[in-house]
Amino acid sequence: MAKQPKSKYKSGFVSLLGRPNAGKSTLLNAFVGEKIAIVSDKPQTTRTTVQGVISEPRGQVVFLDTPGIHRTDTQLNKRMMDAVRGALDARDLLLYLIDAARPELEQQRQALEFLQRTETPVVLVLNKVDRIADKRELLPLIEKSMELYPFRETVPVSALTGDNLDELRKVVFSYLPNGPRYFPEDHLTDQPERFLASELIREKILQATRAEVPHSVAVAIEQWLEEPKLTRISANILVERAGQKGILIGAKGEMLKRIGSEARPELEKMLGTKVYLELFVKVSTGWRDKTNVLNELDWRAQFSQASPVEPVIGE
Ligand SMILES: Nc1nc2c(ncn2[C@@H]2O[C@H](COP(=O)(O)OP(=O)(O)OP(=O)(O)O)[C@@H](O)[C@H]2O)c(=O)[nH]1
Ligand SMILES: [Mg+2]
Repeated sequence: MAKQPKSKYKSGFVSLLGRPNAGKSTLLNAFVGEKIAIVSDKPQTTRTTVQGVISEPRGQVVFLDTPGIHRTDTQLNKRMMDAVRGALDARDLLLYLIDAARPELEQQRQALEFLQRTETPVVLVLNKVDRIADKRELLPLIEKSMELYPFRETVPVSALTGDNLDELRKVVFSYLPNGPRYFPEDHLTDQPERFLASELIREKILQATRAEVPHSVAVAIEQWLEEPKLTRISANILVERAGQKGILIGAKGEMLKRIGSEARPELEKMLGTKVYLELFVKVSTGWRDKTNVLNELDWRAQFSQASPVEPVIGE
């Protein structure tokens, strides 16, 4: 293949934003072609920003998936929204996703207030069009969305089926400046393997539980031993109450077994080794408001020892 002249090479930073459940993480995975962000039908699945990089002959895009924009109550939620705010700065383009099958325009109005300060161009992505039988329904939705925010343009897609994603990539590249290749071509994400492993376990929990349980769960890797033929992983599942512990263990330990047997093949695929997985459930009352627990769960805080630890704010 002929090499692109260097001056035509485009690169830049693009954040994926939107309400919980809009399909941001599904879109990130579809772009990258690998599962790097967990997905579930429960809102607030993503709790931190996830970088996903695509490298093509025409250029490189560094995408950033973000937590869904929602009202905050706990310290965990506040950190999630800080992550969203951080994903607005120094971007070349923002993609704002709306679930076209459940647009909930009133909530969008509140979420879009987040974008009022930004000068960065925002493109509206109407996702889940596979769930819209009559595509003519999209036109009034586009009009109403434009009344809420001056989006530069609109691209209807299905992150799930891949419908119109080539067009969306084209649109993304059209907003990028000429620039360098920031990462090697095989670089897909910034997440350490251990964090991704804990996320994959959390995904299985989210998919298997309901109501308040998904929001009350965190996963912390306790042990990671790489042996010649297998990797031994043990993880603690944190919950907030004894009742939730009971739900996660299940009758005769069935639920925990199910979570483990669903997570293991994905861990094996990611690591390319056999995995021996042990899961424990621990009650950690109020962990979503405990700075030390949140720091332990935050891989970026773990990596940058130099970063200042937030003061514990009493009630
Ligand atoms: N039918 C359909 N479902 C989709 C599509 N994209 C995402 N979904 C589903 O929507 C649900 C939410 O997807 P996520 O990718 O986790 O959504 P998110 O915006 O990252 O959600 P948060 O992380 O909670 O903010 C999952 O059940 C996905 O399978 C799509 O294009 N079509
Ligand atoms: Mg997500």
